Formats: sequence, structure tokens, C-alpha cells
Amino acid sequence: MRPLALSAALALLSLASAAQAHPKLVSASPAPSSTVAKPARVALQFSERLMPKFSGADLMMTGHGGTTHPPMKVSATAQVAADGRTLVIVPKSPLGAGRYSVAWHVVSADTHRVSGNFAFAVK
Ligand SMILES: [Cu+2]
Repeated sequence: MRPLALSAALALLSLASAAQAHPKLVSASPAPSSTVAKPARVALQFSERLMPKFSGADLMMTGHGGTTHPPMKVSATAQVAADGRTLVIVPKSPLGAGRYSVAWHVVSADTHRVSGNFAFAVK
């Protein structure tokens, strides 16, 4: 292999391993787009260990009674659980029937930052 081709191949390899290290949302409860009975908490499970200091989430109500409204922040705590990979959001008071969205941001132990959001409904 010529030196140039070799360095290109090495660059591709390091890109690929960097991409693999990004934390991915593996599963969430309530599941994205699901409708559930009043959940006591929202749990987001990631593929990597998270840095608690830089990981969090906002829970917003986006509609109720069959109407939508501008996102209203729900008072809640968001903490990384003891397993290091689960972000748990606990609302201060039970979630009423309505539509909700979760905007999360996490930093994995290797300092990669990823964010995303999903919605669910409470019946
Ligand atoms: Cu509402």
C-alpha cells in the first residue's frame, strides 16, 4: 500500500471507531410515540456510560385535551442512574393526560456529546 493510501485508510478507521463511541439512545420508557397510563418516571437507556454532570433532559407538555400548545416545561429532576447508562426523569407531580416531549442531551465517558428528542402521550 502506498503511504498516502495507508494514511487515508487509517483516517477512515479512526473515524469509524470515533463514530462507534458516540452514545446512542437504546431504549426509552415510555417508548417514543407510545401512549401510556400515567408514568411515574421517564427512563432513557444509552449505549455508553454517561457523564452525569453534563447529561440531562427537559420534559415538556405539548398538548392536552385534544389540543396542542407551545411547549410548557414540566418541573422534574433528571439524573443518571447507578448503572451509569440510564437517564431517569422524575416529574415533581404525576403527569396528567396529554402529549409530552423529551429533549435529552448526554455526554459519554469519552466526551462525545449527543442530543435528541422524542414524544409520548399519557392517557
Ligand atoms: Cu397541556
